[in-house]
Amino acid sequence: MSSEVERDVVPCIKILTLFPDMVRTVLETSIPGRAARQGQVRYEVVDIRDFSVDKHRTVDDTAYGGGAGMIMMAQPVVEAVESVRQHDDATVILTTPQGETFDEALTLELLDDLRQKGELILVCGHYKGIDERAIELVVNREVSIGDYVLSGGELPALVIADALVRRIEGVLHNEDSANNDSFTAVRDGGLDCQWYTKPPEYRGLSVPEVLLSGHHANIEKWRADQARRRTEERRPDLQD
Ligand code: 6GU
Repeated sequence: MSSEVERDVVPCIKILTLFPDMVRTVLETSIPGRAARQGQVRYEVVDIRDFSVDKHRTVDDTAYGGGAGMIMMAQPVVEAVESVRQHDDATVILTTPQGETFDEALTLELLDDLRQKGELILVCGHYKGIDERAIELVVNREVSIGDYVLSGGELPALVIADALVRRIEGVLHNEDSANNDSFTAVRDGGLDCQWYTKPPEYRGLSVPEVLLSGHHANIEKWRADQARRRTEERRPDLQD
């Protein structure tokens, strides 16, 4: 069935949220927007509220056992996932502070997933939580973007989408500028060096001489040394 294969050539990131306008706006902007316009990725943004079954479009309720805050109901979440999921084995991620921490390794893993399965589903968590049964039924991975609490899972889902899209081949104009970013293999998982552009002097501050020398081997050595030094100073935890 070549038409089915054809349909899956452009990988699709599907984001399920209570704030679809916020998510769409970001996905239309900058590199994620350009990637979609160039046909290198597709986005589907789904309003979880469309799957509510009552006339008030309710999607959350108080917690059993008491406690402050509303909990997202299982039913709208489960049915929203089922409505967009093309393959039963698609990876479905819930953004939640209780998840594993998002990093370069997870970026590459999810990128691989997106390539192989043609889709990646991101469910934006509710600030207080979602009914555990929805997680049990349709979620296979829980991801956090760091140790602080945000008002919702939308920004984390967009962070994950952005990190993935910029790594899809052909999305960045100069492939180099992705491959030598901080945290990548070329940087040995460490930080990037400092960069300068014109003019050669600004408010008494000069661009390091070596960068103006035109000596490419020396420039590359200087950059590698600076990157190593920054990683040592700022992020010793990233060193081998
Ligand atoms: Cl994934 N969700 C929320 N609500 N807060 C966060 C987060 C996720 N990651 C870091 N903080």
